[in-house]
Amino acid sequence: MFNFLILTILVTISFFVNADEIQLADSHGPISIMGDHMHKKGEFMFSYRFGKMNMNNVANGTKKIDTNSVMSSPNGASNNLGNYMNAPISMKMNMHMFGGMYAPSDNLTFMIMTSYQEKVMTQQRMPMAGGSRFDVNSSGFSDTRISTLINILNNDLTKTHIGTVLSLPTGSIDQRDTTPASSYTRLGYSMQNGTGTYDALFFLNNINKFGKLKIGEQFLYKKAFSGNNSKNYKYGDVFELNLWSSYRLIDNVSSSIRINYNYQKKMNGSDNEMNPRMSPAMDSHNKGHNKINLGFGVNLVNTSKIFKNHRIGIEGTFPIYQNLRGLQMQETFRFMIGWQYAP
Ligand SMILES: [Cu+2]
Repeated sequence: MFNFLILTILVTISFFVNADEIQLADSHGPISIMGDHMHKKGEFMFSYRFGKMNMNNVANGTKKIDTNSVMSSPNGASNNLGNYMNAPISMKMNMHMFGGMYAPSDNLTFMIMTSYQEKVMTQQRMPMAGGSRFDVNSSGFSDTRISTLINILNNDLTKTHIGTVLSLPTGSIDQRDTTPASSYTRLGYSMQNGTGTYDALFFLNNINKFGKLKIGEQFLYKKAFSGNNSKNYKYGDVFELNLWSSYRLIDNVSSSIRINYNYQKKMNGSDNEMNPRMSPAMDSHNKGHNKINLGFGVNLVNTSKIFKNHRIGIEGTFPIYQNLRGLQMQETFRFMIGWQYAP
């Protein structure tokens, strides 16, 4: 009992002594959101995130369709006459994301981020070709993002900043693998590692604090500004809205719920080496979407001496609405776990 009392007093004292240094779990947003926080002058941060994304079932718009209907759908190349030779069945992606942040002043934070992706797509051949399934794989580094975060407002109740991001086309758009068509086929758009274009992103991030409860919003706009890439296409503009709320259960632990809206315009141009008759995945008409996702997350920060200020964030994201342009695979879930460390 006495020991417990001493311990309580010591912990309480150490809490007050370090009061201005203690990192709180909810001072970072849900782990899937990038650029959610800024740093104080002189601080730097390292992060590693592991993400998973699975896709299953092809839909036309909002309606799921079976494999035979996929193959009897008109492809983008042939004025509604020709069909697809293969139908996507599933796709899985693993992502390793590496990030660094540095704040030269309280009002300015720089961020750099890139990722290494591993993807596999399973497709089924048309009945005339035997109806068997085959996999294609791709891997490599994706595009690299360099961000500048500028503080707009920072007080006890409100934190607002804007971000400008330059995305460099460091990811390959010439990933190839063996398919029934050839042993060296350029893979479909979503199997490529990058966009091939220089992209600009702008975002506004706002957080309001109500004690242990926080409400955050991030509006993001992305545009490929360099014109078509070397393979003669560019992705459509993206508009994304994240709305989240977190609750700090104790100093070290917070939980979050997030609504994500993601809109992507249609693709401009097409890769001439991708034959749209082969698969919906190689047809540039099948790009663009309206999606709403729901995310549930937990943030943990370690405040004890050993591994002090190391953070772990976990989030699972589930689609609640998907309206896809043309024939595309539906997302089934996303998962992200991340480690962040700011000494
Ligand atoms: Cu950071």
